[in-house]
Amino acid sequence: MKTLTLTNALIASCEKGHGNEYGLLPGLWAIVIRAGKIEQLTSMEVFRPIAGATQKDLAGKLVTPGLIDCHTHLVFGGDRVREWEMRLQGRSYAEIAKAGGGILSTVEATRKCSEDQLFEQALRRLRAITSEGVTCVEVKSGYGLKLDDELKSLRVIQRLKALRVCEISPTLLAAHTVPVEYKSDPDAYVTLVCETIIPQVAQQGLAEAVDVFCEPIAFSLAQCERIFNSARKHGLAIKAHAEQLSYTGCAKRAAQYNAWSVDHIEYLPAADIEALKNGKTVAVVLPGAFYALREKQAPPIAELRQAGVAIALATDCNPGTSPFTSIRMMMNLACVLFGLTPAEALSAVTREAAVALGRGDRLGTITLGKDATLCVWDTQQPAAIISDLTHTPLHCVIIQGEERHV
Ligand code: DI6
Ligand code: FE
Repeated sequence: MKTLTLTNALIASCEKGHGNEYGLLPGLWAIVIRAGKIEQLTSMEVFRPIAGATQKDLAGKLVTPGLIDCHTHLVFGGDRVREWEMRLQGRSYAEIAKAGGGILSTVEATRKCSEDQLFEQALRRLRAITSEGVTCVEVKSGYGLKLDDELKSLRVIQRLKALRVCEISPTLLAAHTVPVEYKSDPDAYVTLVCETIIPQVAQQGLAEAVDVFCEPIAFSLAQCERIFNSARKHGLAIKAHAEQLSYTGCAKRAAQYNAWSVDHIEYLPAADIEALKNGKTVAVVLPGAFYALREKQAPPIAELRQAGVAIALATDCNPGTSPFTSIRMMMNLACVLFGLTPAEALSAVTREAAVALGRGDRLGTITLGKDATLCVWDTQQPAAIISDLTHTPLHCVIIQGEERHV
């Protein structure tokens, strides 16, 4: 395996407790990459070229860990443009959902699409996401809501993964909402999810995690717990859309199950933050949905920060509440609307997002022994990645030691 050396790199390692923001290392560095891993970090003052290695001079460019989008719903058919117009006229998301619009209208459109059609559309969205330096993306099913259609969406995700444009973490979100066929008996649908869909998906190796939407317009806490138990039994990680539109207690319960993450959490009360301090569950904030729904209650960032809970952030790319593919826009919104510092926003899409996908040991920071999955930026200021949305100052992306042009 050949060795690649990046020289004259300005490194924002995003390591925690580095004593300065962004984990910026003083001076310029050489990054020696072998077998896709970071083998050496050497100050340019003492660096000597390695015989036989390919050398790439970065001339002082900024290097960060590859960005990670840890919450997306890329696989869907149709659009929700009409619903957006209705919301602008004052109808609420929950009202539209109760009237059969919302998630259910996308389920109808998704069921009608062939696997190839879904793949084409999802790939377009994936390319938009990766164009900003995202090197790992979580992708959920959740618009099929029956065995065959959930499997179809998960196969689309496997096809995206096989392209190796970036790393993909597939999630089963069969518990996104109650499908029309089960409107009169939601518990029977939960039984189908627990006893048929989760076992099949686990057996076919189509997902790493199981997600739920815990909300009066979707599933109750008791129903979500049944799903957590089934996920656990079948060896899949747990995550939850929790406390987005109202308080249900799901974030606390999911943390007790050592969930990878609890996402949205606008309505997470101070008393429940204690449960997140187990250190295993990441709080994922999704400012795109907050912005698009014109929500008023922001997630409790100051309290989470004070409690030392890891905060990640993601696009939540979906047709209804966050029709966006820009991780940089999300970082910007999180700073402006939620009060994250730019350094917190960057670690939220690197170090903490890696933990939220069970990849904290391998991705998310520039650390010896971790994957050499990196972004090289045409700037010396990390905040420039976030502050200016007019163009992406990305020079190139390196995934496990292999350069990808953008
Ligand atoms: N919460 C969300 O923000 C998305 N899913 C969820 O559970 C919305 C999905 C949609 O409206 O299609
Ligand atoms: Fe979501």
